[in-house]
Amino acid sequence: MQRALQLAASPGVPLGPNPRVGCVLLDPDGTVVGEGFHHGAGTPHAEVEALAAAGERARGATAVVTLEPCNHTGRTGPCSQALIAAGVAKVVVAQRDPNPVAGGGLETLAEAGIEVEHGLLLDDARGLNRAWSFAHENGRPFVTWKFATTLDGRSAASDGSSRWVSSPAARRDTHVLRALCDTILVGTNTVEVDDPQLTVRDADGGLLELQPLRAVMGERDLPAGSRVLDDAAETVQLRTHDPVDALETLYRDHGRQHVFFEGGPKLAAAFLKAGVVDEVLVYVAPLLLGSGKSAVANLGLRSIDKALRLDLVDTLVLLPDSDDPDDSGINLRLTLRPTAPKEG
Ligand code: AOF
Ligand code: ZN
Repeated sequence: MQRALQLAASPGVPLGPNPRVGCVLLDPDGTVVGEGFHHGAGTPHAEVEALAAAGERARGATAVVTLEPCNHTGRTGPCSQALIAAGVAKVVVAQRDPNPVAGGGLETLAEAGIEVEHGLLLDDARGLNRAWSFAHENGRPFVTWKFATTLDGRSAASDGSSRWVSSPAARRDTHVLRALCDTILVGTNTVEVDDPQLTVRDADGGLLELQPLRAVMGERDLPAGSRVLDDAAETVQLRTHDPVDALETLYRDHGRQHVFFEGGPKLAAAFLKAGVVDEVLVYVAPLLLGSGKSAVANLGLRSIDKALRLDLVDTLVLLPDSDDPDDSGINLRLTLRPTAPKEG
C-alpha cells in the first residue's frame, strides 16, 4: 500500500475534480506485475492502467488500491468490472469511496467471489485527497478561511482603508494557496467595498490558466462593472445569507470541494457561528491601529471560557523580497484548525 500511495502522489497530475489514486498488482508470490495511477479527470483510472501493464499476469493477482474501485460508468467504465474481468483474486483497499455516485465497488467484487479488505493506511489515503474526501463525506466543500490582521486584530483602519495590511510577500503567498482551491468565496459587501478581482495571478501578475470559481454570496445585486464580473474567470452569485446553504449549493450544483473563504468580518462571524470553518489561514502583520474594523465581527461570546479555540498546526515567516522596494515588513502566516470538541 505504501507503493500504491507513492504512485497516487506522482508529480504532474493536474488539480481537478478527481482524487489521486494509485494501484499495484501483485502475483501470488508477491511480485509486482503491474502498477498504475490516475492522471486526472477524463483519463483511465489507476486500476485500468495497472491491469493494462499486467496483461495476462493479472489473473489470480492481488490488487492493492488506495481508493475503493469505482462501481459506476462516469468518464470511464467501472473498475470493479474491469478487475472481475481480468480474473483478480483479491482486492485490498485503503479508503472506501465516499463519492455517492461511485461507491459500492467492494460489494460488487465480493459478490463476484473476490476476497476484499479495506482500511489499510486509511489516514494516509484520506490525507492525499483531503478536500475531495471531506466534500463527499460532508456534502459540502472544505472551507479554508483566510484573512490578514494587524497585531491588534484589525482588518482596516477607522477611515475604512485597508490597502495593505499584509506585505507583498504575504499577498504573493496568498495567490499560491488560492490556486490550490477550486472556489474563492466572498460576500456582496466585500465586492461593493473592495471590488476585488478574486483571480489567481503568478509572481509577475499574469493570470494562471486554470482559475478557481468566483462565488459571491448575498441577496443584493452586484454593482455593474464589478471586477468579479469580468471574463478572467467564472463567477456565480449565491442569493443567500446562510453559510450552510451557500456551501451545499457549491457542492451540489457546482461540484466544488475546497472553498478559499475571504469574507469580511460579518460573514466570517456567520461562518464561524455556523461551524463551517475547517481551517484558518491568517497573515499577521506588524502593525498597530488601535481602532478600526475588527477582523471578525461579534461572535456573541461573552466570557473567556466561551472563546472559540483553535489548534495551531503550522507557522511560516514571510520575509520581504529584497528586489522589491515596497516589500518592507516581515509577516507571519499561521495555519489553525478548530479544536475538536472534547469527548463525553
Ligand atoms: C477508481 N480509480 O483511479 C479513480 C476513481 O469521472 P470519472 O469516471 O473519472 O469518475 C470519477 C470518480 O471515480 C471520482 O470522484 C471517484 O469517486 C472515482 N475515482 N476510482 O476506481 C481511480 N480516480
Ligand atoms: Zn474506477
